[in-house]
Amino acid sequence: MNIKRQSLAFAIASALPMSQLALAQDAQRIEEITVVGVRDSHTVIVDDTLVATPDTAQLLRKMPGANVNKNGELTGIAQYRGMFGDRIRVAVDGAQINGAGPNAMDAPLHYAPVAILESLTINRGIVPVSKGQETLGGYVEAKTYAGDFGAGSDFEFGGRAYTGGQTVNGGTVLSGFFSVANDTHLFRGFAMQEQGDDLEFPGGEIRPSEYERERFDLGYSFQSGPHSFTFDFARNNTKDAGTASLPMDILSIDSDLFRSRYVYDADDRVFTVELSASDNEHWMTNYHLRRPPQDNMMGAGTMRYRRNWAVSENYGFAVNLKQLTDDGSWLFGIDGHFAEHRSIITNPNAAAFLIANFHDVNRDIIGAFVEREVSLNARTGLEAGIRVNQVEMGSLPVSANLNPMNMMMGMPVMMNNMAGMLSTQFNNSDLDQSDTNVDAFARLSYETDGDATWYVGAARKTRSPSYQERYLWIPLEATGGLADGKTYTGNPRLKPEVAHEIELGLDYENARYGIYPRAFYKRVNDYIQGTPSSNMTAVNFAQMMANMGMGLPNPLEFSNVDARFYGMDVDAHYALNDSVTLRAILNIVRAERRDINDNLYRVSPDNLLVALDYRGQGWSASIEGVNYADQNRIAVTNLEQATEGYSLINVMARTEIAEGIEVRVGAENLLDEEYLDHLAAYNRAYNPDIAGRSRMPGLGRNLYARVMWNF
Ligand SMILES: [Cu+2]
Repeated sequence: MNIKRQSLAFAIASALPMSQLALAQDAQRIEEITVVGVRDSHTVIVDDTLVATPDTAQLLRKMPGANVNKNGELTGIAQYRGMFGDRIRVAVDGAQINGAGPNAMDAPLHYAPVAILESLTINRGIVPVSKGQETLGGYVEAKTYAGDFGAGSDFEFGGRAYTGGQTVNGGTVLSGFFSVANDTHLFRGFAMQEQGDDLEFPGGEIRPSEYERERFDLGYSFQSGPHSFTFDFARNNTKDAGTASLPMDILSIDSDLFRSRYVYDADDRVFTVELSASDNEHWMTNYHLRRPPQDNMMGAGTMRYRRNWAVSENYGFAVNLKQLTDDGSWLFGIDGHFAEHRSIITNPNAAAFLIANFHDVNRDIIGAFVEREVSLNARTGLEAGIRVNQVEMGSLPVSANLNPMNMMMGMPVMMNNMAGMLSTQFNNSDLDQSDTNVDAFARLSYETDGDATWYVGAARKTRSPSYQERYLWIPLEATGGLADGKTYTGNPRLKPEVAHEIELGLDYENARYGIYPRAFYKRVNDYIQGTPSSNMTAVNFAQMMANMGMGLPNPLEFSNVDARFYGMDVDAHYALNDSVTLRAILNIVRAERRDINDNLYRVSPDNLLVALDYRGQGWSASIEGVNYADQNRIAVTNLEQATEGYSLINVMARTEIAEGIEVRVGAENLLDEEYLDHLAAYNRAYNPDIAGRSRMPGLGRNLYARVMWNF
């Protein structure tokens, strides 16, 4: 039997209307996977959907179970079923990119701008161990546009020009994709420039929220018989970009990204080798985009100027062999990811001031897995797998100079002494850590007589601590983008998180409608969470900083606690007639501590999206109601503030004005509703329109247009 996977993902029929159109166009590229008895319907693709933002992470708001923690216009952190950040494995064209920013200013989806995005896929529910090394919270995959091979041996020129604009911040994007290809060779190039001013909301502007970014890609693909090969290089240059939810703003992010893949695709086996690397350099400050620190009773504002230089390097590989059998397949793989981070904080007004925030910390993982997909009988399918990861982490000794003027007494001397005590404590602790983590999952599917498929799954997933959670030695807000306003210290001796999860699901669909509910329960032992610091030096240090007007007192320290997550998400559509479809996405998640009575921080409010999609002759349109409930289940530990519910209306339309030229227009928040975005944290920059440390507002009405010309 020859069962071949045509593509990585199967898009369920209830995906967005625009993605349906795109899917119809891309029918050859995206096909349903049918391994006998196993229907892989836990994935949704949004292919090039109609969203005005430059940030791909915003697309997650349109997917079941998913959302985005927004810290800036180019700084969206993926959330899935109440977990976010490093708990979610994000792959960009297969590569894992650990950004340079210790506060995740360049979260992974920063490296897949909307203008070059082809698709964004989430795995619904339990993630197969083959998808990535650490998939405790979920799996998101962004694919960038790569062009198509030609039909014959003659080279043909093709491409896509893409431009757009929006009113909420005067944002524009201009990009071009070009390819020269025949049936064997495909050369491609891409260039993009995008920028925006500060965002408007009904009560004023979010400052700073401007951004500017450039991106250049060059790539080559080869295919011949069973062999295919790709090689891609991308350069990302992010310039000024405000992140008002964080203590600093982006001055630059300069990244070189490389990836390559070889596939040998024979009749009964597929052999894949992937390599990736990235080199990311980042500068941020607290004075160049926002109002700089002001003089106060405690001294000159210039002494509180901070700039931060941070770099990361990533190297990754994956080698997989898929062996097809009569009843399914075996998949064997080994993979590695090696990341190194460095971060140094200085003050431009005091040359000797220095905090070696992260000193050559490394986080290296080597993993191996076996996965099996099998048809147990004509109706029942089983997917199961096991993975072992060996994690090695380490840090060089750290130091700081907080007394740059060499004063003999006073605050700088005391602070410098405390920093010295903290660095000595840190340097004397067990900096080298290794964890052996075992993941496993199993998932049964059962097709009934009718139109239904039932799923039941269970998994054990692990995650070793992030480098911030282990190696943040001095109370700072460098927390991977938590943006709760608290300062934190890490703990090298933290244990890995271990999650046990069960999931129940149903896909029911017929010609008229489809409904795809999932219910889940995830119990996490050793969940890593900030708890009140017990280190008196850290507590005193933070208090002294707070007295100077820098940060809050009472720092947290990353600790192993116990937590649980549960809830459900439902994706559904109903065809009212040939041209009108009603669709809905419902998300409910609860995230709680088990060791004390508290909720977890920054968890998506319950929300319901209801839309009507119309498909006419040569055009289509949608009207969408987005409804968020109050979020009163807040994390007291993180001083979290509740938010009230809100409803927004979005409209959009799309038509082809000439052969290959598509125009899309739309309005987000059509009624200019004033609301607070629970997942956008708090304002941290001086702004006459938004009080400091108060909830960040949602955006005002945004009219946008986009033109795409395929040639
Ligand atoms: Cu940064």
